[in-house]
Amino acid sequence: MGLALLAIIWLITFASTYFFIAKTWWLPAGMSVAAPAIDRQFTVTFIAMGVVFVLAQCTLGLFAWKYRDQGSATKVGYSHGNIKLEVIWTTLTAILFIGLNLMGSPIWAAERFEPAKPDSVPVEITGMQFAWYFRYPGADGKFGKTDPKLIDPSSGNEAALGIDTSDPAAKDDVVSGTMFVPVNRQVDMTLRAIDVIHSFFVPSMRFKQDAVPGLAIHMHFTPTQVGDYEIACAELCGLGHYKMHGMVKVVSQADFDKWIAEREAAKQ
Ligand SMILES: [Cu+2]
Repeated sequence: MGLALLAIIWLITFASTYFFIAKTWWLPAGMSVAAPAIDRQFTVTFIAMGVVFVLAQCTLGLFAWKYRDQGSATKVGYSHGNIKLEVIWTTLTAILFIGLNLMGSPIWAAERFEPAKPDSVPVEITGMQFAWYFRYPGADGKFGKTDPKLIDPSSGNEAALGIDTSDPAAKDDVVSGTMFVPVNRQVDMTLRAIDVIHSFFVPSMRFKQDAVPGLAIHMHFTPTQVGDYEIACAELCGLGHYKMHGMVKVVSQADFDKWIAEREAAKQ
């Protein structure tokens, strides 16, 4: 029985470790300025945690076998613990945990606490059950007023966000169900939610942030490669959560300007 337990524990340990090393289920290639640093941090964390995991599980398997039931002849020994050992492994865990946090926090904070560059592209991102909407402020650079009383999700786009069309700043606002951004320019996001908490997750950009009703959360990322990238909602937000996805289309500056101009023209 002890030997069977050892075999099962080791098998589970090595099989699950294999999938991490082989990267069987992994993120798509990183396509933002922050991606290489985030991937490096991921790797460091996985290696450190992987070593601890494999050592701990192998020891567990070994002990399950070593201290197996060897018949009634052996006397059972009781232990009241070992304070010295407990202090050592708690300290080591704390150093590892706090150390990884300190290493990762500047990368995390750079997209959140540092203000966006002056030449960034402003996009307001709104999550609602079960769609994402993207608003661009137009030539005036200002987002028009919104009013909760005007929100009509069934009408989509402008009406779904409750944009107050009597506000002059709202006249040139463009709303889209697909996110268009120019390549190599910082995207200055304002994240909002209409109903419940959603989470704006773009795996290729290594970007994930909750959108919370009542809050306007400011963040930024910089895409580095033209292409189409998937957006998912990473917060269980209701029955339609599974279909709450969208696309980020990273295009050249010229294509972006053309797209915005077409959308503006369609509004007239
Ligand atoms: Cu959602």
